Amino acid sequence: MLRFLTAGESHGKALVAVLEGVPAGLTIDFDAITNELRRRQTGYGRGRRMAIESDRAEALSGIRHGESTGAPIALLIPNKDWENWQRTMHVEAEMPVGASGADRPAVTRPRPGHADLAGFVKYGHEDMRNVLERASARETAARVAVGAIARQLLQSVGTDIVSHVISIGSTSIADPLALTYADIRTIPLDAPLHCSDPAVEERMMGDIDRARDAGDTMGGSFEVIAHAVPPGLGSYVQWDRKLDGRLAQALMSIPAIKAVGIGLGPAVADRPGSRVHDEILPKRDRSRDDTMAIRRPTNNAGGLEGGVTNGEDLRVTAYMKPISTLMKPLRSVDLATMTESPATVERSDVCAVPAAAVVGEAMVAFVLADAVVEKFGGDSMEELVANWEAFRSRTCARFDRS
Ligand code: EPS
Repeated sequence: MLRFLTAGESHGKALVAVLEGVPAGLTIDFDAITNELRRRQTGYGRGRRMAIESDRAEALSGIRHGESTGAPIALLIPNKDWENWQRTMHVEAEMPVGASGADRPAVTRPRPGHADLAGFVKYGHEDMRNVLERASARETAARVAVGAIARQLLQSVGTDIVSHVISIGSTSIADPLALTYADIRTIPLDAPLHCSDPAVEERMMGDIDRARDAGDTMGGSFEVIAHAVPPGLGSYVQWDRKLDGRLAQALMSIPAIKAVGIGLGPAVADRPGSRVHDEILPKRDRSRDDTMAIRRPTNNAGGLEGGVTNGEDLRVTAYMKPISTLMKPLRSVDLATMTESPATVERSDVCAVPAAAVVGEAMVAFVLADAVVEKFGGDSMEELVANWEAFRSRTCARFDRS
């Protein structure tokens, strides 16, 4: 089993992740981790914090001479902004001598849509900074570092993961399922919103600009595609083993994600079965890479049937609400005085959908890597890969009837 925990406040000293269950002998590519962290920081609509940070993960344990040892991997991502927040965020009971940054007043006016009010009630905090510091999407940097390692594990069974932005507000590309994994791979790395259609992307950027000018924020949706996923991951035999449920939980746990769809997603409810289910046909021109001699003319199921991967690309869409910090704040209550008052305004982003897509890739990578470790087991990568190859050739042989 693969599992991870994160710790850290948005303006604390650092973020921390502990990842356990990575088999021994996985070569860890640190540049690839840095690259994923950099991708999370980009995207049109991000705020000024991203200009301060240039995220890097330092490994503290579980890796020796560039390879995983099988022990828990601890990762540390320092917050550069800590320098500006020491007087507000110090751990010690008394203000440490030499602490830098401003000593900010308590946050008492909850933002509609943020965890502020819920956290105030739940934990009994007077200063909602205790809530927002941990509820902040800054935490997702730690997830992306974990996801980058999960992605490296998946590479050893040939799986790759990409994403693209489908919509910002009501501006959307036409038919996401018509795009293939290969189409998404051709999106330039520096595309401002990582959208497949530059004309639609242009309109999306205009929408973000207008929201910024109005002191407002924008949400949207993105799709994550996992290509060359081993068939047979997950299971239909028990509710908590179904991979669609595990993916939905992982994606819904990303801040601001309010819905998740697999394949065709909510549109399955609008169509008759004949226009939803993907027919099963024999594949005559089977290549050496094909595990199964089966062709599916459509992939409305998004690569999952019965909560099990079926050999098609895994396609998952997540829907993100607009960021809840508005520069033109909504009405709220100052809980220190119980008087109506505009919600707190903190530095924030106008739109973070492209960043959320990178986090979505990381969460999908983690869930798939966990399912791969579960199916192919092994305490070492050598064992895991040998088990995958044996399963693959056995499965291949079962389709040879001619
Ligand atoms: C974020 C860091 C935060 C915000 C944003 C995402 O940094 P700061 O609060 O210092 O500007 O930019 O977080 C939110 C919008 C939020 O509501 O928490 C990041 O690293 O992704």
